[in-house]
This record gives sequence, C-alpha cells and structure tokens, in this order.
Amino acid sequence: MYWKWSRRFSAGDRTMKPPDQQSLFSTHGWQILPLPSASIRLWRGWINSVESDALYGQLSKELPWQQPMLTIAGKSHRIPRLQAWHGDAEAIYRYSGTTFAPAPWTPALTDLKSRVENVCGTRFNSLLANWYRSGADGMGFHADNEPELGSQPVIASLSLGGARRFVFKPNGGMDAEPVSIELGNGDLLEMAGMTQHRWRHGIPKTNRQVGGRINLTFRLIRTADRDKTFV
Ligand SMILES: O=C(O)CCC(=O)C(=O)O
Repeated sequence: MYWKWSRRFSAGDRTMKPPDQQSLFSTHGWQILPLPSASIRLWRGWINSVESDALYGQLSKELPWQQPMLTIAGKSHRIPRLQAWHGDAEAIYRYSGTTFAPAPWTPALTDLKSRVENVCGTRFNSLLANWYRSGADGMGFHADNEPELGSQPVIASLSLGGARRFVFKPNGGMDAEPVSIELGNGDLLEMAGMTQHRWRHGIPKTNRQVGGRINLTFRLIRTADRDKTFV
C-alpha cells in the first residue's frame, strides 16, 4: 500500500492515506512532506510551465547526454535513461567504477543553480541530469548517501517535462509505508536531514503513456572516495 500525494488530496483516491494537516504547511510555496525520520520539502510549480517547457527543449538539445554501461552480477547493460554530469572542476563523480569529470556549467544551468540555491538556502557544486525519454526509462531504488555528499546531504531535484511517479521506500527497521508522489513540470523537491539514511527513492518504469522528463539533482560533493551505483 502506498501513500500517495497528488496535487489535490482526492477523496476518491483510496490508496492515499491523507497526511496530518497539522504537519503539512507551506512556506513561500514549500510544502513539508511529513515522512517519518525525513526532511522533505516540495514546491509545486516552482517554475511555470512556459519556462519549464522551454528548459526541457533547450536542455534536451544542449547537454552532453550519455547512456553509460552498468555491470551488475557480471552482466553489463546500459542504464535505462540518459544522463549528464555537470559541476565545478573538483566535483568528481564516480559511477560503478568509472570516474566522470564534470562537464562545465552551461549558462542555463548556472542560472538554475543560483535560483535553486536561493530558495534552498544552501550551496551546490554539481548537478546530475537524468533524461527519461519514455515510460520505459526509470531509476532503481537507491539512496544518495555516499560519504562525499556529507552526513546529511541536501539534494534539490527539479523536474521538467512529463509527470512521473517518484516513490520513497523506508529502510529496514522503519515502521512506515512506501510513499508515492507525482512530480510534474517545474516541481522542486528538496531532500535533507536523515532522508537518505532512512529512505530510498526511485522512478519506476511505467506502461502508461508519459511524456519525456528531465530531472536535475543539485548536490554538494565534498570528496570523491566511493563509487555510486544507480540501477
Ligand atoms: O528523476 C528523479 O526524480 C530521481 C533522480 C534521482 O533519484 C537521483 O538523481 O538520485
């Protein structure tokens, strides 16, 4: 059973357990998502649909998209999405045994970084971009908990294009249900505090007709001493 947050808490949606209204409140557009032992904020429509559509078109053309190979249990396959890594020169990213030097910030990404930093009140030096071309693309469950991100990383995630389901699953030992939210065009999600230690997250593949989606996750890399594996 999933808790499901949608733009409205619909009485007809029986899979959803309505959140405690006392613990869901807005601050300048932020909504707090009251997951236990987590610190998660969501800003619906942080950028409007006209700008989000334009950014989707621009970034799909101008970022250096790649589809790296991943080896799991001796079998190699390409990740089910396209990916680009941008950042300051020292923000080295290691993925499944391979080191990726960050591509430089583009003017559009520099502008977005500074706007996201302003609303999140924190600094970022790197960005992982993921392009889900259709429902056949997705991201497996994982936590962004590598040491180079610090003990309680702040990760800001901007969605552009078609809406996709983003699912949180509690780690073992937590008395909590999975939570599913729909992330739409221009939505900004921030995960902080103990979120990456207590919960994993992923984008399930879907047979539904969905539009292409680009997701930008802004991060602060402190060191680069451990591999990262997204399935
Ligand atoms: O596409 C998304 O919303 C998820 C991205 C993500 O989980 C990540 O970059 O770690």
